[in-house]
Amino acid sequence: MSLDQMTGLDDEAIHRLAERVETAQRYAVPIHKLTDDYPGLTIAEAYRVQTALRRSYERRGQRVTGWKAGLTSKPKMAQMGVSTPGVGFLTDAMECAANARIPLAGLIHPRVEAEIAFVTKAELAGHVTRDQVLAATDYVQPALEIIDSRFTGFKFDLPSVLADNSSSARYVPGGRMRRPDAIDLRTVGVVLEHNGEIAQIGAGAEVLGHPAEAIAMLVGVLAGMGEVLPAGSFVMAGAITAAVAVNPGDCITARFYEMGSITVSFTA
Ligand code: 0L1
Ligand code: MG
Repeated sequence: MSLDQMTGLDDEAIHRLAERVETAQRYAVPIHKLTDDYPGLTIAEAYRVQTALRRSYERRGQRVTGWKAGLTSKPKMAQMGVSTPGVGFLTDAMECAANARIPLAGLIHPRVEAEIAFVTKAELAGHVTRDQVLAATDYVQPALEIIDSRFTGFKFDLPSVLADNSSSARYVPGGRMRRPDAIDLRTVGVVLEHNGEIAQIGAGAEVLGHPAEAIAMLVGVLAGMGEVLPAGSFVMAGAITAAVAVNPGDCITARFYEMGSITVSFTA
């Protein structure tokens, strides 16, 4: 056992791991999961790696636009063999427009998820309830997330995936903006089509019973990192269904009940 594993990881070790993840993300080269070398990596240490990664992207000029909750639905947890949700940060460089043709060259093994996103109008901090999240929400809207694990074979455990910014890669806001009190997010249905065929079907209640619960969970995780969710944040609640793998030439459309739809296609 190394000194790190006996005493916890010092800042230098955290930065080394963040560099390892960042290199894999920037050059789309898969790496083995971090716990292969650091079997004692804790959730708290994984979030310190994620924070070091965020600071590095900020130093490179990227702006944090919001956050994402991940692994918040049973279909996603079952698909990945993980039973605890997590969070990741989003930057302006990850944002793509609806109807865009998204190049896959910078990604390793991308998958697409249909999600409900919240745009906040007030700061959220500490322990908050679903109702407090809804009161602090300016509007909700559909989103697609394109995730890309940096780990070989899309195989990881919870600390590794959290350090990899919860597989964040690209995101696509779209559809119709709705006031949070104008729609029951539990019964919003989504049909995810892959090249014109129905690939996944689900409803908002798959996300921790109500998508706003995922935002409350996320705010609690941020509090543990000493952070708050600022007003004006774009926050995705997590995939409603399992994720769908995509290749160049593919087209994805997600149709949301009473919230419109989003289409993107993928190029090499
Ligand atoms: O957004 C997500 O639900 C993904 C979280 C990380 C797990 C994965 O890569 O599937
Ligand atoms: Mg997601």
